[in-house]
Parts: sequence; structure tokens; C-alpha cells
Amino acid sequence: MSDIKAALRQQSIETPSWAYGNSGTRFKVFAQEGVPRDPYEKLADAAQVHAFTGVAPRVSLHIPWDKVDDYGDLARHASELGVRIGAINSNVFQDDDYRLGSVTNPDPAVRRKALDHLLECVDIMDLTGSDTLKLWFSDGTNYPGQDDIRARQDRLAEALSAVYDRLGEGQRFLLEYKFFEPAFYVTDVPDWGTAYAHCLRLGPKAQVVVDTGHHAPGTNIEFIVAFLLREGKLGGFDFNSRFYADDDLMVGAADPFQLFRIMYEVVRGGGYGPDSGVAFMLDQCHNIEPKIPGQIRSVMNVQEATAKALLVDGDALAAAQAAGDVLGANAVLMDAYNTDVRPLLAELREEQGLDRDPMAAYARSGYFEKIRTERVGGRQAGWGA
Ligand code: PSV
Ligand code: MN
Ligand code: MN
Repeated sequence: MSDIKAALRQQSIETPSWAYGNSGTRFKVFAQEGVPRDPYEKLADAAQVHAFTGVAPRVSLHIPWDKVDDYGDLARHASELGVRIGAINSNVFQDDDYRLGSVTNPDPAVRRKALDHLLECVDIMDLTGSDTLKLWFSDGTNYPGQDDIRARQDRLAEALSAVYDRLGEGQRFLLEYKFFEPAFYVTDVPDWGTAYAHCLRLGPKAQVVVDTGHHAPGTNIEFIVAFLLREGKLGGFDFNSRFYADDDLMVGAADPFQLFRIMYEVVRGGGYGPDSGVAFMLDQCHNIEPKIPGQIRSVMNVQEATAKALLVDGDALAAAQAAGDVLGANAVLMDAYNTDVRPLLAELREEQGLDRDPMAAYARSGYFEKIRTERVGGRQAGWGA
């Protein structure tokens, strides 16, 4: 049990700056009280999540949603709050120019503009000390014949190669795939195979990021995780959960068993731990629930799934598998999944000088009451900001 606790103590989950701002669907963005008015306040809220859970020391930024004049100053502000800047998320999907795509657009001037933004994101990595660039492209087409599928892959490869060449020592990019939306016919990076093939050509600084909400229903995500880890190409996760499409609900809310299965493959494949190179990021929006508690709950859900994955008796599982004992092997996995790890995690927090119950401790802290009166006119998180 002590080695499981030691492993859990090392956990590092990254929360997204955009989870703290107002968000919604294309039907309605519901404004909440006390939401951040600028990136500095988003970092302050993220620091609360870390302060109460002890395992969320990194914060992802999204450019230009988190545009500031002085990125070095923003990074210093983060470290004063006890957190640091994690992945820089690029945004080549929000301008009118990108109607027919960004880096795969048939117009070279638009492609140039998109590439310049991606290179600017690497500049921001230099200024903030971030080691990871996250690339998601909304590029695709809506109608058969609209553009040449193969030429779009050539343009994508050219842009990725230019970004790759700009990366410095200790920096990498993660290529994110998504099977549809906003494009409804062809998506230029629709699946892990496409992302993997592009990354493989480029080299070790290019890896794939698995957003758990970006697959067709029924996809076996843990298989993808096992495969990419085996190939050294799993760069990280955008965790969230979904019932239908890219719902961006709290991770572990819709299907905690799937999250456990994913975390088991992470542990099994050596993807857990500070040196594994796998980033555990959240990519969520809290449209109707309060945002800081929503992040705390999500971090705890990942912690619980991780604890259960670490509890799997590897020797017993290997023996049952070798003996062809189908039911025995399945039982080993289910025993771990069905263990209530909440007392273990409460104990761990107490040993770390934290409250046993982060949700209750945050509610008691008075932080929300403070931001609710101090902050007027909080910003929308992303879309249309
Ligand atoms: C796209 O759906 C995505 O998952 C990408 O990671 C974006 O950067 C992010 O959502 C914005 O929330
Ligand atoms: Mn994502
Ligand atoms: Mn998404």
C-alpha cells in the first residue's frame, strides 16, 4: 500500500484555463458569478484546485483566449501562486479566414497566417517555460468534392514539419485528433492513425494526444492508449467525458469504468509517473455547474481511477492470463475497480497536510464569496470570446 501512496503522491493533473471562464453551447452561454476577468485570475482559480487537491500543479493556456502583453510576467504570477504553465493550446479555428480550413486551406495566404500563429505559440512556450504545444485543427470539408483530400494531407504535413523544425530543446508538440465537428464530411486529422502517421514521420518531438471525447461511440480508447504507449507516441490526454459527442463533461462522470480501463493501460504500459512524458490534462467546460468545484471533482475522479488502476494485482492477473483463466483474469481487474479507494485518498491527503475532503474544504474556504464580490463582468471561456 505504501508504494501505491507514493505513486499517487507524484500525480500531476493539468487543468485548462478555459474551464474557469463562462461557457455553454451554441444555444446559450450561462454567465456565472465570480468568473475570471483575465488570464491572471484564471490562474488564481486553478491554484485553488491545486491547493485543495495537491495534484494539479500545471495549467494549460489557450492562445489567443489567454493573450497577455507579458508572458514572462504571467508565468511569474503562476509560480507565485504555486502553479506553473503547462501546455500551450493553439487556436486556428476562430477567425473568418479559416472558413475553408487553416493549415490545409487551399489559399496559401491563409495557410501562412495559420502557421504564423502556431510559430507564435512556440514563442510563447519560450517565454512561459512551457514544454508542450497542443495542436488541434478544425480543418476539413463538408461536401464530397469540396477540396482534394490528398492535397490537404500534403499541406498539413508541410505545416507540421515547419512547426516541428521550430521546436527548441526540451519542447514537443502533441497532435490532437477528432472524428468530426466542425467539419461534417472530411476531417483532416480524424483519428489516432492519421495523427500517429504524421508524428511518426517527424520524429520524437511529435506525439499524439488522446482527447477522450473525440471518438465514435463504442471506440475502445484503452486499446489506442496501449498501442500508442507501446510505440512511444502517447504524449498525453485531454480528459473529459461524454454521453453523445464532444460533450466536454467532467472526466469520470459519464463512464468511470472506461476511465479506470484507460488508467490501467497507462500504468501497465509505463505511462504513469513523472518521467513517463504522458501529460494528464483536462479539457472540459462547466456550463451549468460551478467551475472551481467542477475542476476539483474532476481531478478527484482521475485520482480515484488512478488509485484503482495501481491496485490491480499484476502478478495474479499475469498468472490468470497465462493459464487461460478468462473469468479469473477478469475478476482480478474487477476486484481493483470495485475497491472503494476514497478512504485511501483521504488518508493520503491528510498525510500531505491537506483536508481529507477537498470539495468541502473549498466550500468552507470563503474563496467563492470573495471572488463573487470582487469580480464583476467575468469573461466567456472560449467560443466567441
Ligand atoms: C477541440 O474540440 C478541443 O478538444 C481542442 O483541444 C481545443 O483546443 C479545445 O477543444 C477547446 O476547448
Ligand atoms: Mn481537446
Ligand atoms: Mn474537444
